[in-house]
Amino acid sequence: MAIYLGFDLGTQGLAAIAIEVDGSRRRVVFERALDFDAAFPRYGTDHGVLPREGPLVADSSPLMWAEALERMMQILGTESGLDLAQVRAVAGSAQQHGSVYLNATAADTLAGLDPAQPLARQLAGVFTRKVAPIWMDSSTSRQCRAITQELGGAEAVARLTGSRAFERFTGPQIRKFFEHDPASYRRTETIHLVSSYLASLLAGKRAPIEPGDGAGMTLMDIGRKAWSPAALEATAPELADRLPPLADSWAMVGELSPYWMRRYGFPAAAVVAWSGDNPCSLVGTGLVTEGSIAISLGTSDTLFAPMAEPRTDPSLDGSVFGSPTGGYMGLVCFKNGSLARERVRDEHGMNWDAFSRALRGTRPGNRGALMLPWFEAEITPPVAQPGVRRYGLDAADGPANVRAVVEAQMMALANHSQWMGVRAREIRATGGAAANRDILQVMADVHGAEVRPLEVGNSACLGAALRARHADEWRQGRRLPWSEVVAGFVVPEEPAIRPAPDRAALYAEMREVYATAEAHALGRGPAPDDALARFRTKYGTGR
Ligand code: XUL
Repeated sequence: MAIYLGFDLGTQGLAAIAIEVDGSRRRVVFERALDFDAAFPRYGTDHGVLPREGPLVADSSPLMWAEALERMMQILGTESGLDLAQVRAVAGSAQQHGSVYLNATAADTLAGLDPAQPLARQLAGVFTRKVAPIWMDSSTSRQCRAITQELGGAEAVARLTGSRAFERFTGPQIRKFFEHDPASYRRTETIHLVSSYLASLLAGKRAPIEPGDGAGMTLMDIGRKAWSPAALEATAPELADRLPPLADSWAMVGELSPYWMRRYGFPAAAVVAWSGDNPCSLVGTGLVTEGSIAISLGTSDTLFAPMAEPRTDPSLDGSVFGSPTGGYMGLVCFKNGSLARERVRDEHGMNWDAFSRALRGTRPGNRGALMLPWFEAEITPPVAQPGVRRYGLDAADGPANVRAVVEAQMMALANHSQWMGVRAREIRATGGAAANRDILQVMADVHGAEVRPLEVGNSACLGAALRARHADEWRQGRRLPWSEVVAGFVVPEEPAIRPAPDRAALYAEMREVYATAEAHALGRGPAPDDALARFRTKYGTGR
């Protein structure tokens, strides 16, 4: 019997899953989640984000993440009831794009952690920047423009790196740090992604960056999965010296450092390179061959699909990342995910049950009432100034706003993923809101596809544990097919949520109206009034 651990450090908390594999017997033997705001109040985070310096700025605390990692290791070591001696390998998933800046003392500190002291206390002196900018930050438009210009335009950047330069991507964030605080940049020895930072804490040494997550930096040549000298040059001076190397997704970083063994009784289990939450989710939703898609409804809403070759989005709204299975994945990301749903819920004094009742009690198509749900600056499509737009929608009508936000999110997911060219008959649904079958019904209807939530809801965390197993087999010379790795763990819930056939035509038309409204709001097209009027004439009355 072997145990594999997977961690997932998300925007709002840290989760861990342990899986047990014994021949054909496979099961999840431990699952736990810690919420940053509730568990670590002294950092003063709100949904995992430090008090914001402006509407476009979003930072978190790398020290808080270390504290959370230690708390989870303590739970695993002292409360989980797991036979730790069986733990063979550990891997992780982390929110993408965020960066952590370490000084020259970090290497010695990590290598010599004192098992008698808490981790965070020992790390206090290793940062050149106390905060880590995270994926919700959109304050780097200027840096994106500069990098894009130096690399020969947005298409050229997308061809080279898999995506245009996005504000949240690490390269523009590094450039901003260098511009604002060159002295601290110069004192920075290593710039980690959240994923490689946490792997380093476990292994007690500098961990490599994995190409799935490395693709979200505007620094990696996507075709070669190697740092692009041109992109590094366009970002900040002597950046190559400050980045960890790139390594295969199944690379071993090392073993759990003596700190974890002595302090909590872990064995010398292998530490596998950590990846991003979306790449890990690709594994945890079982998307190991082309032609299938998953939608994750979390702090961000994302839609992703495996790809054999990197095909970039002609509209440049989507991204191509590496897949931890070795190929590539297409992704579209929306910032107005769960926090937008929560805003609508809270504005109308509802709980999630009432939110669900509102969905059940309103008509598909919302009688032609529409919302552009840009509570926050949006990534897809790029919206720099936050602002919700309502068309024929009374802001005081709770149920109609609930339907409007969910329909808008589902239509945006469907419309902006067309470039991937996948006509999936089935969508795997994951993330917190995938537990809500009323939301998933709207997903099924808008996409015209069956939707299957999975038994293990945190697919990023499960994906990390499965990656730990895959890498452990790999290092022993066994090349397990990914279909075999995920078998028995990625189990779709029954019954599937089926699209109602009579809603297909309605949503096909409504998606066009939505696209018209979106284009108009972005200053790219005519007002949607005529399109909305036609839609309402057809679908706006009756029950
Ligand atoms: C993906 C992205 C988000 C974060 C959130 O590009 O920005 O999905 O990974 O965890």
